[in-house]
Amino acid sequence: MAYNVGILGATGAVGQEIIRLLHEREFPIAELRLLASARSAGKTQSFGDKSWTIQEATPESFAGLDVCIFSAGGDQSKLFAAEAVKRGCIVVDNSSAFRQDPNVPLVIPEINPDSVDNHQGILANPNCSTAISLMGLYPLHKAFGLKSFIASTYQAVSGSGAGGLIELDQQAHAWAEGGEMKQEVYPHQIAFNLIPHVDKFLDDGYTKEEMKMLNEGRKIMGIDDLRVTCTCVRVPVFRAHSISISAEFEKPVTVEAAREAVRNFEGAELVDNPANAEYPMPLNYSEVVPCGVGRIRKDLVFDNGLALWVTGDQLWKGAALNAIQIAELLHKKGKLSS
Ligand code: 2RA
Repeated sequence: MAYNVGILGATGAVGQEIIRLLHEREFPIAELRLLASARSAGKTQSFGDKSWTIQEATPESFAGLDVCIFSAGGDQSKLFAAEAVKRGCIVVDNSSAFRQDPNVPLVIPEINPDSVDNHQGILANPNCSTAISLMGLYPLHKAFGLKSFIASTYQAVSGSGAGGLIELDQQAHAWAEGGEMKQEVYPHQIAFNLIPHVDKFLDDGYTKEEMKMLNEGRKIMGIDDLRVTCTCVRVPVFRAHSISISAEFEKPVTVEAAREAVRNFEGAELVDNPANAEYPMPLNYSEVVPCGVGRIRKDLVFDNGLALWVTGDQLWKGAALNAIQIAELLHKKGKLSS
């Protein structure tokens, strides 16, 4: 069986990775329809020896599609998701528009695959820094029962889309060559700097990105009383996010049992050999499917606590890959109709 697949936001950094991964993972495609704003309509997009003309997204664009991956931001998702569902198209949405809607499953296939069983046409893909963190935390939750965690993120510029990648590249060149640094995406220079500010600030001093770690973590892992404090930081790294985590558990922990839990968890890879300077790093986890987990040690603040470090490709597990894995899961369960 092959499906009619759409991508809304096909020209963005995530859209490009969706096209690539659909082909590399041999998703069964009958028709691939690339949708974007009027500005990009008519442009040609190619991958390998195939090419497509980008169409302007309108409500009618979704007719005849079995599934469409939305990656054009929350406003476009709100504008088109119901229109797509009305036309029989399942929506896998990358934006935050529906993540907290109780009728919309928020899915990481390795963690809550059964949540897709009761979808009502829309399924949500989690935020990138949350998804990558949970690839390290969830196996530990299964082993010891997660109560709370404190996280600091190190988020690559790919999380800001193509504009973030261009800005870091331009500023690094300007620094090396003595040119003028352009600053359009971030409120401060990102090259050779750290910006403790990802997404908008809320009244309590946290950012929206930081609260996603709590709210999405609770929903995906099904821990209603989970407590989280998070600080999100943009770093001058091109494309993989990393997260430093101190977590507190219900049951006593050991480092060996924690390593074993991570080793046995699909989607994570244990890289934890400090004696040989082996731990996950963004350069080793760009364009890699599993997330790397390492630096596992007893936390010195919490009782039953562990400290750990997780790295994963923001454009893949944090966006395009997880969305495609949701579509693959629907296909495997016979829930994508054609
Ligand atoms: C980031 N939250 O800024 C974004 C990507 N989803 O990294």
